Amino acid sequence: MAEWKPTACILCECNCGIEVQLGGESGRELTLIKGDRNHPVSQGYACEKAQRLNYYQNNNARVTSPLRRREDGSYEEIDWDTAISEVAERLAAVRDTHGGDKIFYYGGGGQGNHLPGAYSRATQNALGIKFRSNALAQEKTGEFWVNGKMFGAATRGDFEHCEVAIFLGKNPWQSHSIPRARVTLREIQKDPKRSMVVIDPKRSETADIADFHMAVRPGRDAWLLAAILGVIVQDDLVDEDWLAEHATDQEEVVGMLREVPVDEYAETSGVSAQMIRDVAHRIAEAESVAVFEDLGVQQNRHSTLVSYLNRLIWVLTGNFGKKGSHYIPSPFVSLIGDQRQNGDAPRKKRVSPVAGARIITGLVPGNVIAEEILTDHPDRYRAMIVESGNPAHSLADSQRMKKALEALDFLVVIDVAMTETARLADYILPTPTQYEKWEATFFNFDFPKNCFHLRRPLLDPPPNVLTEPEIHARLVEALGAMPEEEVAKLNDALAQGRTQFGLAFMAAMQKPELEQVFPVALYRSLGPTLPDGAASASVLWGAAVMCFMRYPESVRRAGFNNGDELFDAVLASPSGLIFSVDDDDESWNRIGISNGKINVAIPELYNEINELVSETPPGADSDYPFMLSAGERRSFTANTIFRNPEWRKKDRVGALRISPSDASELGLDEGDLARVTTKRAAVEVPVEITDRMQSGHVSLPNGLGIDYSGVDLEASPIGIAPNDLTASEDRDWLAGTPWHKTVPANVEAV
Ligand SMILES: Nc1nc2c(c(=O)[nH]1)N[C@H]1C(S)=C(S)[C@@H](COP(=O)(O)OP(=O)(O)OC[C@H]3O[C@@H](n4cnc5c(=O)[nH]c(N)nc54)[C@H](O)[C@@H]3O)O[C@H]1N2
Ligand SMILES: Nc1nc2c(c(=O)[nH]1)N[C@H]1C(S)=C(S)[C@@H](COP(=O)(O)OP(=O)(O)OC[C@H]3O[C@@H](n4cnc5c(=O)[nH]c(N)nc54)[C@H](O)[C@@H]3O)O[C@H]1N2
Ligand code: SF4
Ligand SMILES: [Mo]
Repeated sequence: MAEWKPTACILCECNCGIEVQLGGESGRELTLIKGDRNHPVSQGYACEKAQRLNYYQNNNARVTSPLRRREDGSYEEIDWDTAISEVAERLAAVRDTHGGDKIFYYGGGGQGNHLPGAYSRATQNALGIKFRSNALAQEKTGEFWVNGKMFGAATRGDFEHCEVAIFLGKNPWQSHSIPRARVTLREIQKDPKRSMVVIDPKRSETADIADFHMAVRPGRDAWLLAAILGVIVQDDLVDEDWLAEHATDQEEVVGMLREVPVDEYAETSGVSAQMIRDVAHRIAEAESVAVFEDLGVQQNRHSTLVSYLNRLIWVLTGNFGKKGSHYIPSPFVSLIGDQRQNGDAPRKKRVSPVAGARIITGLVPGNVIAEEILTDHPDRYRAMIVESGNPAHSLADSQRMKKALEALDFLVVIDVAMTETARLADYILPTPTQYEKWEATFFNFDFPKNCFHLRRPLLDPPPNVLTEPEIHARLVEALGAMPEEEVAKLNDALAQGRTQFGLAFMAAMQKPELEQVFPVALYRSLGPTLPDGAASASVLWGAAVMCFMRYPESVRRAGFNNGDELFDAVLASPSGLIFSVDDDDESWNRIGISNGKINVAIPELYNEINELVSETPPGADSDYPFMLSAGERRSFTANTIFRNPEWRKKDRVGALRISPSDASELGLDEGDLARVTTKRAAVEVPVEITDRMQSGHVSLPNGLGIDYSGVDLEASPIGIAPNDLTASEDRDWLAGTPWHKTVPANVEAV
């Protein structure tokens, strides 16, 4: 019997624990996969996509040697010493001639691997990099900004316990994002005392089992949420006593909501005023309400405003800081820095150097990156490091983004595969897959018990790839920025034990030359002493110490008396462990606003609220009578993590979904080719006719149009790359997040 080895699925932010058996001729195939019952959060749960992970591990798009681009665009294999020294030299040349702020860093991790981002900080600092971004800045930054203003912290909903669950532009049946999504959804559906509300133009699989499906017209959520809030205020459903105790500065916005013309906004939104009233009353009566907002609104019109209106709904009805409502999690490592520093503390507004776009949680909006490069502005980005991201495919306006990447003086890509982005790189630095190395994600948002999972390698990597920590350590060394003397002192301290090491490390952190590159200094000192070759985990020692400092009581309740104990437990828990245990009201201690209360006022958004009444809602362009959702999560989509299209059991080509009435009007039968035209491009794609879609709304899946042809062959994409159809200027005015879910389009039969 082959051994079951624990690891995790890397296809969405749930990172369900799985167990894998290896087999096949090489012994390197992931032949059997099942949910891991020992994983503290997923508890044996896994969806159908995890079964296909062998297509990630074994495929012929893999890059297995460092590559350097020749003049003619082809690649030659080079050795690592050459690769590291030439990459370091080229980056240093840009820094020395133009300044480190002209080098841009993109990525740092996808759905399964966040250790690269932690180590890359050292390379970024060694080069003086000031501007960076990743996928969060094309979905979540509006939400982060609103959370910063209202809570000074990130918030999440408790769907396991809520009486009313609301999914706003979110289809958890397919996209998950909450633990054991389908089990949790079924539990809500089955319990007559609980209700589910789905706000989605499409009758999604989640909407199928909802009590209320609010089939909003695409892009009109702001009017719908304003109408729900109008009812809450006008029907006196506000929880005044709770607000008086827990919040401040609600008067002005409540006054504005009192004026909302509910029936008129209902009409605009496409949802009946009766359903809006029913839902508003259901929310107000409930013991607890939890809302999950996601791409349907975050990649859409008024996205930052909608994040605010969403929070007003649950704050005005008292749904924070109690079981079944919203909480502030205790991430093992924060992906977005310490939001407490946001809150109401004075801080300087940062903007990007060329477009002047607002930088939120340190991230430049994905939609402005091309414009920051394709210009003769003296502050333009001239070089880029892309690590574990595929911006040539994932960011808006692919053709423009590709031009921008080509216009750079220098591009280096750190990836496992020959991606659309890698194809444009001067150098490609290949890494082990996530099943060939120690890896982890920082998507740790569970509550009241929170889990962290350090995964062990299942397989040895091929001989000529290097882990990201090793790449960053070598780059920092080649740049002459490794503080060798300090590292030697740390090694001396280590010889006397971890306690000595901890003290020496804290002392060394006072020295900027170490502090700037501490992840790789840890890797070079603590790394080699860790058991089973777990050097890549060394940065987690620092993380565990910080985590204990930030949440000492929570970590103690989980059974660990200091950061060292926590770190050792992480190393010794191949299926993950609970590192933080809280009471349901712990969130109140985590609010980052100085008076400890929720700040309800965001005056920056009041104009946008007031102008809704006179604004022409989206969807009125006669040249483009359809609203295209470009990038829908389906049963077999997973961003661009899988390159071999055979991983998709169904819907290999990624059909255009269209309603029966639109199809018959256009003379389209199932499987016929349709031409979809947006202001950027025209493409041809077969249709799937489904009564899930409302008339005027069509959708294409995410992650299609992937070039899967191996390193040396011509490109041969299958399906439509959604961002060939999107435009980078179509974005939120405040957060810069894209409007991918409502791309004006025309559809015709071919
Ligand atoms: N199967 C699968 N699961 C995934 C992923 C994947 O690639 N495949 N990716 C993961 C990632 S990175 C993310 S960020 C999440 C995203 O997860 P979701 O946000 O749930 O994914 P989407 O399907 O893009 O969008 C959700 C819903 O928004 C709806 N929508 C479209 N237009 C509008 C609108 O105008 N208003 C409203 N209210 N809704 C609208 C769509 O019909 C869709 O059902 O999924 C994660 N899970
Ligand atoms: N139009 C439209 N565009 C969208 C979306 C949409 O709905 N519509 N969704 C958006 C969303 S929500 C997201 S999150 C983004 C995702 O877009 P990106 O963040 O750009 O990334 P992924 O497609 O997840 O690609 C991850 C990359 O990591 C590489 N990789 C895998 N394992 C490793 C590893 O161990 N090490 C390294 N170094 N690399 C590795 C993969 O080969 C791949 O190139 O796409 C976005 N783009
Ligand atoms: S829910 Fe997400 S992490 Fe879990 S098995 Fe499915 S795709 Fe993988
Ligand atoms: Mo995402």
